[in-house]
Amino acid sequence: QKQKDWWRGAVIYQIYPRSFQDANGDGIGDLRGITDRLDYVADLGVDAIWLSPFFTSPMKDFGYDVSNYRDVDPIFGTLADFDQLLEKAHSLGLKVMIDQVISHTSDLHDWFEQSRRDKTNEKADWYVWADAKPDGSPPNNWLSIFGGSAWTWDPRRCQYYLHNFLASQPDLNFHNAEVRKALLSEVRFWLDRGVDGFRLDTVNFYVHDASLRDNPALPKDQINSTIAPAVNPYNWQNHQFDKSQPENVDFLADLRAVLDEYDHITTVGEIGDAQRQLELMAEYTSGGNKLHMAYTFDFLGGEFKAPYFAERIKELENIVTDGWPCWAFSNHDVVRHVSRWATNERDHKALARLSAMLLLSLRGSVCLYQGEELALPEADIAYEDLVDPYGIEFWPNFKGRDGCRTPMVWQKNGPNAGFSIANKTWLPVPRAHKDLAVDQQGDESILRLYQDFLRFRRDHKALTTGAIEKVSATDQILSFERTADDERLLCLFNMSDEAAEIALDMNNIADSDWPHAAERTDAGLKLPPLGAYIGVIG
Ligand code: TEU
Ligand code: CA
Repeated sequence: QKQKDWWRGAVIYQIYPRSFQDANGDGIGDLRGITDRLDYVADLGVDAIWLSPFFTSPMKDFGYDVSNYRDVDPIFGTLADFDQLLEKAHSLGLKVMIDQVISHTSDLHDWFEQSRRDKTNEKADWYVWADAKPDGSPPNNWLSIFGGSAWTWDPRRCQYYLHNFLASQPDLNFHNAEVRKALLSEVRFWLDRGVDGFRLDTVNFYVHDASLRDNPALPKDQINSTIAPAVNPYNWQNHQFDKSQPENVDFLADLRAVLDEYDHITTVGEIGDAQRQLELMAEYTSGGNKLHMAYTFDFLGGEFKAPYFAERIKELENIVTDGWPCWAFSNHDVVRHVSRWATNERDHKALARLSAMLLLSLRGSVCLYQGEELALPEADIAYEDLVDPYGIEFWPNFKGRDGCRTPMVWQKNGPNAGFSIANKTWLPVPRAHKDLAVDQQGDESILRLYQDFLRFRRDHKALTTGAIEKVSATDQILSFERTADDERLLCLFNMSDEAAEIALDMNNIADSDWPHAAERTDAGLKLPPLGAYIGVIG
């Protein structure tokens, strides 16, 4: 049972292959590099790794545009390199999850090259094709997240095709049963190779409205910029028809049936829907016959404020009653959280410490993003160095995602901080990161804190798989209890830059063995700025 449910409460370390470790000196990280660094990941004390895409790709979206699902891009190595990575990970007790980007392919995928040829070929209906309106304009008002219409004209076929992202990422047509079947067999390829699970890219984008109805405009007061930045017109629509359609769950159930033919497989779906993300999480992860877990953008954006966190957690607990969340504060798509949540007064290191403890105390599984365990801030990328097409499109109002994708820093004084011996790396190694390199992280470091807190978490069932109760907040302090069997932990987080006091009967609360700087007062407990406290109730 334990092995089967290993993913419940698991901590998953996300590796962005281009930026972890370059083994062959071309300035781009690769699979052999990752294998060389797996001991570090195992020492951190996580349960699994999630590898961002390493499949054959023209790299227009840095691998999230796959042209062959069954092979490794030569930049990253070979299938044999992947097998070695898997073997080493397993020998270290790490599970391996890989990204599956099946909502769309690259325009260089054979399927699309065939589909675009004419309206009658065998794969003519594998993508979403539609005629122009009489005036020649696109079939409807759907928008691409990366800018402009979601439709691009194909002169040869004389029709438009749909893409939620780049024009070079055509959207597969999930209304076609052959497409669904083909995708399941691509997934099976990796199951047969021995992976332990999948991170499913854009899992709510699979199915679109077959009658291609226009999306309604969003009332101004409902605009929520967690999925797309405020400057992006994508953000101003209610995405009622271009994604998140009810038939999506049918495919998820078919997928689950395949996964259940194998042992102990898990999935975490990425849900991007500013209007209905929690309803979708509930729908997709309930019943034990679809996804295992999912994440939303609640804490990948939002405010680092106790009331905001309390509201989001309570909302989730009310809506996702049967289902399993997976939390992350950072990933390869968003500004690194220590920078995103920093205010001028805020002590960077204290913020990194508090946010690590908070993230690892939430109910659910957790994704850590490479470098957050070093408290890396977002890198400043000059316009000349930009490579992310999303950033290039919306510069300077939105600077894109390169700032969180710069190379890992291993040694302060190594070439490119130990990442690569190349003269030039694909993104620069930020000078400001070098002081935070792994070899600079000593006893009082954030890296040590992650290691220690991960151990503490593993030792307390209440934190890994327990319930979350009594979620509340003052202006400054977020408070909740985590409970399992007869263990009851009180978790308090002062998310403000001032010391804060909370009224509490501390008589039946003992300090846990997690060190803290809180002070018992007559009325309750006083926490220093950005301080946390974990106590044992009863
Ligand atoms: O992201 C989907 C998604 O919603 C993001 O585009 C998000 O809105 C944005 O990055 C926030 O800044 C997934 C992948 O994680 C992303 O890297 C890919 O570019 C995208 O899908 C397309 O495959
Ligand atoms: Ca390389």
